[in-house]
Amino acid sequence: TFGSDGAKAERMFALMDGFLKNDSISLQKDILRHVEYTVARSRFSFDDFEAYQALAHSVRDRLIERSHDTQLYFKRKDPKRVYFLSLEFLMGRSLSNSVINLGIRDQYADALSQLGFEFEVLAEQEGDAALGNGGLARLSACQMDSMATLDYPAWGYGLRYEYGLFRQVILDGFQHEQPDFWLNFGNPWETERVHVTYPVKFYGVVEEENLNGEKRNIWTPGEVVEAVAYDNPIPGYGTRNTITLRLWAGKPSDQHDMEAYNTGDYINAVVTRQKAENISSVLYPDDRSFQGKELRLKQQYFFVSASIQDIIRRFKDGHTNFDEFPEKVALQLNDTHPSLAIAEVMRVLVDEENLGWNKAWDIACKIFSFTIHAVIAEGLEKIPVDLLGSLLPRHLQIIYDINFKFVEELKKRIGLDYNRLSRMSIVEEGSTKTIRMANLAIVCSHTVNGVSNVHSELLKTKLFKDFYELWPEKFQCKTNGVTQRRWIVVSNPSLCALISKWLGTEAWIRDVDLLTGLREYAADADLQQEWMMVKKVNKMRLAEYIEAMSGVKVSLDAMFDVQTKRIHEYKRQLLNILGIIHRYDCIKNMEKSQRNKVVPRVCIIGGKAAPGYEIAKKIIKLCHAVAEKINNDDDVGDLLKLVFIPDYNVSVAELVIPGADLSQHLSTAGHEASGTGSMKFLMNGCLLLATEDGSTVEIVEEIGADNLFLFGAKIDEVPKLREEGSAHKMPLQCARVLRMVRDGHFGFKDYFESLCDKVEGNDFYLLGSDFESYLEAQAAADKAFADPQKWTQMSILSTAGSGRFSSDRTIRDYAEKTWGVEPCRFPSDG
Ligand code: NBX
Repeated sequence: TFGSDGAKAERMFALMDGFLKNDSISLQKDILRHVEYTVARSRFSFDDFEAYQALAHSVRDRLIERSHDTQLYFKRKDPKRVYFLSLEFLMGRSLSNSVINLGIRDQYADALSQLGFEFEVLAEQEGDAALGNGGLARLSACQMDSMATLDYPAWGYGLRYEYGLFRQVILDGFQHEQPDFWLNFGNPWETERVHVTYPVKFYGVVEEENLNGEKRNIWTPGEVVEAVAYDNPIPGYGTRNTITLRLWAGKPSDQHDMEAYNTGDYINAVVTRQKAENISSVLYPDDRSFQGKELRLKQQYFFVSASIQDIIRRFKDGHTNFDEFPEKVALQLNDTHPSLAIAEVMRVLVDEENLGWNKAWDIACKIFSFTIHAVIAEGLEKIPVDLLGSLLPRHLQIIYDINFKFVEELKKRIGLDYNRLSRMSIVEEGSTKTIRMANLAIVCSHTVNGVSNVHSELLKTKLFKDFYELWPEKFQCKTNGVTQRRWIVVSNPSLCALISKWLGTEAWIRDVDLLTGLREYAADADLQQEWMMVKKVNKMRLAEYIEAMSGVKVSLDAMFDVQTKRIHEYKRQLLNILGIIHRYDCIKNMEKSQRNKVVPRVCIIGGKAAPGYEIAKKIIKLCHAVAEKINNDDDVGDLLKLVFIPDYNVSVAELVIPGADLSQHLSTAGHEASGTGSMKFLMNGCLLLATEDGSTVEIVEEIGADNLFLFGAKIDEVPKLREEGSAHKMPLQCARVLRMVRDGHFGFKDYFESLCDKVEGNDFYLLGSDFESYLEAQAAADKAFADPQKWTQMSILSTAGSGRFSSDRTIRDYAEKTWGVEPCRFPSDG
């Protein structure tokens, strides 16, 4: 089945088989070999971390072999490929996920126990790869897993930041940021490809030259930086296919250095070399709005330019005619961050391949598709023209040309409606002239999508109404999903085993719709019993972690109530905290004899605030101040605890989510594009307390409103409530808890004043108007929890209804309706 020389290939495979066997003895030898020769420790004496490193390297060998096979197979079949461009990927740990997807977890666990090690303990040695902020970045990681599993010929492209998302350290209840130098002890998963490097140009001048009567634009750069590829294998589950996430790092370019040396300025030449590496040094930790920072723009262009060069090189290896390009290449823009790719493709096709503008534009319009994750216009990227013009002079010209042609065309379609023309223009005039990256992406992409039904509707009726009216056929919805491999199989092995037992198959791990089969057993007393046991085990793990992190002992009988996500005003962690104060106040004011009716709660909050986001940081401090008071009040004891989990990241999420009874998703309606945390909790049989926003609207459609706790204003009620503003009376309970905060009940009264002012002032996020409804939903959750059978049934039905929220469904949808790519499966059984 392989290569032009089939016999040779067969011999090679026989040999390879000999190298990498997966029986226990072979695995043990492999691990010891890596201890001795890779980690360079004696095979008779090594610690847990060294054992982890050796283990990781032995897994990596298997991944490398499969990715070679996959790439060779793709090359031979030459299918249309999809390239997923994203500035952020939140991969988390790789070890457990890899051995599970390779189907050799049990073999490794056995081999390690023979060597005197425990798989779980070694897995804990691994640090997270946190090359992203939040939802968008974790979504990219989930989607990579699905693309590999579903055998799509896909590549991920991004940036290899040396510092990932900052580590959150809490001191006296305040957030401090510390650098995440995740590469300190090496990264066993990546492979540096010293032969895969491309020059990336910056600054300089563009000159028009006349070449045999034809005008050509020649860009002479002022700086050249070399991009070096680092490949990270992404194994599919139940398939041999292993695709690649290629991340670029900045390295000094010899080309540039030679000039510097020639001028004799040796010291400056060395300093310049050093500067090149800055490009990929650090991830921007703000997931809110665009700041016109040059380094950020450099990062965007750097990874886009290297990726496009790589994609074109691969295309040319086997093709000579660019007419075929759209039949072989689909480029997915993950938000606007990579949208300079449009100008870059045009530059390469026009200036370097000499295709002529019209042909180049025709090609560009056939290959790009664009996903938007933002909800509000303020979140959209606008690049100051001055900045772009100095860093990328040729690209600015190209964007002006695209805009000129677009506006001319538009005038023909809609006439001289100047307001609309200026709204739709890619160039925004004003005190600082800017480029609207979303408009550029929409104009060039054949498909534009939102990430949930409500979000996609919002794009059509609000954010991009003008564009929707012009090109209704471009707009699609791709409801987000998460991978059940990471979020059930890896993170919740007990639940995984239970589901497989009751369904009588593991097939749901590749075909998640089979989970609906659990519905018929939702009321079965045996399943319920086992289901509760699984939850108990996971709560125990979480309780141990909580005690280790915060010193707080929590009762396993309490409801574990979790809100973990980035801290944002619109996500309303403040509403949660005010609700907790209210609960505390009620308990304190209750007759002692009544207290046995209270459902005990452990409230868990976790998440990072962007370093410059003052209000979010105050919310974290308030959480700690309230926790301090409640947790030290013996009078309340186990009836209420509040813990903040520091440094929430993917691996912490893997521990927290399976142990949650209830999870909260409190965004002000219309503000959360999707929300993917809710899907992970849902899969793990956790009940949701949520507003009707983003993904929860669709979750309700799947599991029914009876199986979760909904509250709050609906999307279309929000504008009116805001208009009513202060005329809307603050409910008494809300006013009372705010008074407690203002009066210094939890200390730091001056510091929290601005938080209280926001709620009692214009209350943009509607905490006041949603407060009563929130308390009612909380009361309903308490009532349900007091009835374990009912609760467990709802929990089973949550997992059973979570199939639609698998990234497998999302990716299949993109592949079929957006990218036009088909599975290309290496011919073997996994
Ligand atoms: O994307 C998030 C949305 O807020 C979620 O509702 C959605 O579920 C998720 C996946 O579609 N957006 C997000 O995470 N944005 C960022 O992380 C971000 C990062 C950098 C930046 C702007 C936004 N400049």
